[in-house]
Amino acid sequence: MKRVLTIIISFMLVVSLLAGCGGGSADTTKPADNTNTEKPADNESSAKKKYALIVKSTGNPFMEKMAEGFKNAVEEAGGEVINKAPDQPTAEAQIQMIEELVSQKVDCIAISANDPDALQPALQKAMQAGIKVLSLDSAVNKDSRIVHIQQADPEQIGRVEVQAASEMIGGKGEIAVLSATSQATNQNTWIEWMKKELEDSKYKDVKLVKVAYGDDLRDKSVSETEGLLKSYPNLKAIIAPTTVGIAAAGKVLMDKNLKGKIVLTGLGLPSEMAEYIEGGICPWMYLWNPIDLGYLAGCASDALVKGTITGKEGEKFTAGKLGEKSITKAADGGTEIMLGPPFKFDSENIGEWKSVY
Ligand code: RAM
Repeated sequence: MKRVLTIIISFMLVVSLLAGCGGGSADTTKPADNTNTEKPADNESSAKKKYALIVKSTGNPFMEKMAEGFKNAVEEAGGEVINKAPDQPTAEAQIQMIEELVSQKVDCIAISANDPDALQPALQKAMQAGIKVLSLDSAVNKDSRIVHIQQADPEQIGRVEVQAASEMIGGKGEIAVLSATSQATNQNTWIEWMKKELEDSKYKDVKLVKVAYGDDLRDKSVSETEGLLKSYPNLKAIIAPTTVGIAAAGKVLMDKNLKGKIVLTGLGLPSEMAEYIEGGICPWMYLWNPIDLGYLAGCASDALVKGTITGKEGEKFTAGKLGEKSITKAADGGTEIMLGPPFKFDSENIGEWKSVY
């Protein structure tokens, strides 16, 4: 009898331990409303808010890191993430995805836009349906969003890249820009600021000969770099304000043994650029933490969905591990939330960062 009782008690103990593991680790942030014990899985998933992230395109490691940060924040908040990435970095592909998400009745759409204006009808439709819409990394116009998540001050990003290129070539010579797509809001804004910086008389001997577009596609960025070298034999520097472009240009310059003849700078992922920084092709470059950028967007999405913020200038909220963040006025008249200043990567610090992102 004693043995039978021991077996029964042990069995009950195992059952209760298993139930605790599943329930506890599945969702510790959910309200303690577990009255429906018959279908716990369905009950939990239907209660979760849906946060969609649309990035510029597939195959871009920067976008993948951004998505990682977004997921971390949404999961910390107890939500569900829906990731969308078009094969090509076009507005048309993103519009189709927005329409699908509206039909799916998601709670929030965060988007890195392939065009500032073309998404407006689709995003307005989403907002009319009660979906919280925000842009991150590459903005949509102020009427197409509630708020924008800005990586760093666009003026500073643009100016600092020209200052870097000019310093690298001793203030004299031809320079070119290798950008992403011709419609990308973020790159186009940075290029505007580059041109403004170049108006200063200290750059009178620096000539911007061309802005080329590699569309954030590796092969196109390689062929555009080769085209620049061919068309401008006196080229002294390439500024690539895109992580895909700068890595492609680094490879071309390295393969063609152009170290010391043409310098490269811009915005790059340390993990992809370490070899070109250590090898002297790219003396230094800039970026911000893409994981933190996605994380900030995830926290802001959650704050919008839960009503902690409405996107108005002056509001504040706690963005998880990033601490308190404020909503400020953006240059386009809308509002934004800023991550922080750009960070400089050079041969001194690249070793520490190349394994981080
Ligand atoms: C590419 C994308 C992205 C940009 C970075 C710097 O990965 O174009 O939008 O912010 O570069």
